[in-house]
Amino acid sequence: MSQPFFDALLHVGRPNLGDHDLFIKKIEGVLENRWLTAGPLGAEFEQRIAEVAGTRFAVATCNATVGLQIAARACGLRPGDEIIVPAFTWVATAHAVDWIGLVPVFCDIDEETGNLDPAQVARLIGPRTKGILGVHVFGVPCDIEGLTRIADEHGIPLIFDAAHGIGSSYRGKPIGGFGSAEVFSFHATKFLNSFEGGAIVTDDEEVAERARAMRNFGIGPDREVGSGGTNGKLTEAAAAMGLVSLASVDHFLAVNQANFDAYVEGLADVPGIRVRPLPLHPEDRCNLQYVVIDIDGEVAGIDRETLAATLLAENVSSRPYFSPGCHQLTPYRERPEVHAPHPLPRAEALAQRVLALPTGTAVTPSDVASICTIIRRTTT
Ligand code: T4K
Repeated sequence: MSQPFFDALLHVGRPNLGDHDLFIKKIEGVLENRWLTAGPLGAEFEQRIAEVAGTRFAVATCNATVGLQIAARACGLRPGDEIIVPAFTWVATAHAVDWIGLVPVFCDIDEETGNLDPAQVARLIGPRTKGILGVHVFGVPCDIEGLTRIADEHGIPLIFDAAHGIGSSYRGKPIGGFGSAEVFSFHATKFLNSFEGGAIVTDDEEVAERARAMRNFGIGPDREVGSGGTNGKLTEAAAAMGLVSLASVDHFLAVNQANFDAYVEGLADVPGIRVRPLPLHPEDRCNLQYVVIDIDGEVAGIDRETLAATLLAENVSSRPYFSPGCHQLTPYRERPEVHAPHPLPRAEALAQRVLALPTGTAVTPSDVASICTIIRRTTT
């Protein structure tokens, strides 16, 4: 058997790491203070996240999944309410709301952006629809204007799963400040990580206050248990990591851009392969934390699974984010109430074509050039 091209496995989702010494210093401070969770670093992290998102409030959470649950409850959604979600997303979007008794109703997408198609959302609104949950998939902003119009028309909250969204912007304004609330993820594999973590960002003071209490068992500033709640607090170690990541965010963005450009250049003339994100609206920005190839198997002469296996043989890991569509996953496919009365052809088609490739600070443009050479060799 021949040697793989890379000596060690190149991962999708290798964490971006900030300054090592700064992190150790902050952890020493945490130990000295004996304040281990929801403490001063958490408060500082929240303030910095609100600045980046351009919002009045940020409520840090232990992860985005719990953050989405708290955001939905803080926006008034109750068990049994239907909430429209895209069929093309990570399963956490649907699980978060399903797990608290909401009914995720799967909606089709715009194949170019990969995000909720407002026209399809409008078709799905019914008497039980009490919210819309958009996802900025791969950091590409949703059609926020279109979704806001529908939510406003029907007087229902619009929440964004912005797990991929920090550092992206829509029409010049940072992702974070749209809808009733947006929720970031700071999972290890995300553009900006705090080991695990998340944040609910909003301009709505009442939503922020409710979310802050719900994150801490429903305990309000007066120590009264004023609402239901959960334990969604962020540890101080996670906040330390988050702050250290924030200090390097410009570097992470620059690396992502360089790697993305190298993929675009390296795969420019490969038939049947497009690099996502596709070109955006000129006033929008994407953090490029995911680079995903969109494979037209017939034109490329190779199917996604064979390409993934070929890459793996060369020590390049890849992930079919997000395949299959959420509505086709075991917990959802047999439940008629979560299925739109319309088919979901575009979500299903896109889910069959996508393959996420390594990027981030553990990957160099030269690695990317080699990955492109392997793909080129395999497809032509
Ligand atoms: N909404 C959306 C749209 C999301 O994409 C996500 C999460 C959420 C909501 C929920 O956010 P959180 O509750 O997680 O804050 C991963 C992540 O676990 C998940 O956070 C993420 N989306 C999803 C897209 O990807 P897996 O199962 O693919 O991850 P995993 O652990 O297999 O890691 C992927 C690769 O990263 C591996 O090749 C190894 C590498 N890796 C991973 C970790 C954890 C490392 O090199 N170091 C590490 O520490 O789901």
